[in-house]
Amino acid sequence: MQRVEPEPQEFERVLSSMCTEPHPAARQAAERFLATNPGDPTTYQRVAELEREAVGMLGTITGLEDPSGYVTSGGTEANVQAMRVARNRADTDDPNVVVPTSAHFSFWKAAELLGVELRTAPLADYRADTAAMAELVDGDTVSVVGVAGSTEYGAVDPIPEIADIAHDAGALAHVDAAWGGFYLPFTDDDWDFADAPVDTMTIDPHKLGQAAVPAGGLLARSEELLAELAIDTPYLESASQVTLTGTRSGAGVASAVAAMDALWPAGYREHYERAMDNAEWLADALAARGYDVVGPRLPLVAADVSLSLIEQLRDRGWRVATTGSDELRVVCMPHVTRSMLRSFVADMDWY
Ligand code: 0PR
Repeated sequence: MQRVEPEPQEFERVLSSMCTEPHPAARQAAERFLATNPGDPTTYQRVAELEREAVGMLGTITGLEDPSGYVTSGGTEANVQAMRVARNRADTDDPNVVVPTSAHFSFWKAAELLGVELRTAPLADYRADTAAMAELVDGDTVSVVGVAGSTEYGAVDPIPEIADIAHDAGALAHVDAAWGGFYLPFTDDDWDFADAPVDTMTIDPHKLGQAAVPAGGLLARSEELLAELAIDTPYLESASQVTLTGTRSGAGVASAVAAMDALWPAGYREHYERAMDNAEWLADALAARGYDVVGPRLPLVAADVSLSLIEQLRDRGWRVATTGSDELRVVCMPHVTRSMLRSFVADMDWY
């Protein structure tokens, strides 16, 4: 029987995703390196070299001169592994991690997997309330987490204060910049390894970095921190492995390098500026129609559009998601153009 080739969805009505069209060079590199496995770096040496390049470039973007880390399957793996570093190095039988309530749900996965108690601190104006965080920290705290570009609102936590709270308690400071990391270098925010004594960071090339999926990033300030993850690999040429997955696709690694080569820094700056213009345009358009709008801090806009209107927009093909408080949430990824937003707002007006 003749089968019709399946086609992936178009991006032309995708407004709430944190994925985007990969950069053409990233797409090509992903295809070339599909059949390589950086999980076996002595057999697949070229992709292993590329992974070191990827980590070096991520270090440049995040203000870390001699970074350790690897290309993960995504932000979830990077966050889980950062929590594992923190738990493994600590000397406690009852570890806890302090996160703001804005933390991505991957931290709940990490807590369950690692047997770590998750303590959540409230927000003040969409950012972590550091006084509340300091109260939750105790002698069993292994990590204090700040979010640099929150999933729901694009908010950036006070990272230097969070790092101080962590270190005062003898814990590690982790920053989740999975989404925001490729645009924050062009803002005034203090968020990276140069701005604060951050220990580990999540920054994902497969989000705003415009690499192909799967390409997340885990960075650590030192090799010793990463070594907390090492598991012996007796029958491989290499002696140990720090990754969570075993076999993994070289496509993500190669495409991350290709995207960063093509776009850092001028391309990302240009995309950041265009995305912010679009987000501000949308925020103004929604405010002019009487909605309460949050943002944009980074190019992400939330607004109290009714769930019934959101349903109608979905029926017209718009892929839109809501925040935990049921607000409409639009993420101005690189594929989101002004004309897409104009026709989205026109559809809102039609109802
Ligand atoms: N940290 C932050 C701040 C995130 O926003 C996300 C994902 C993660 C960690 C986890 O990253 P991975 O999904 O790569 O493991 N944020 C998006 C979200 O949960 C992920 C997403 C992407 C959702 C594309 C939908 C979509 O179409 O909303």
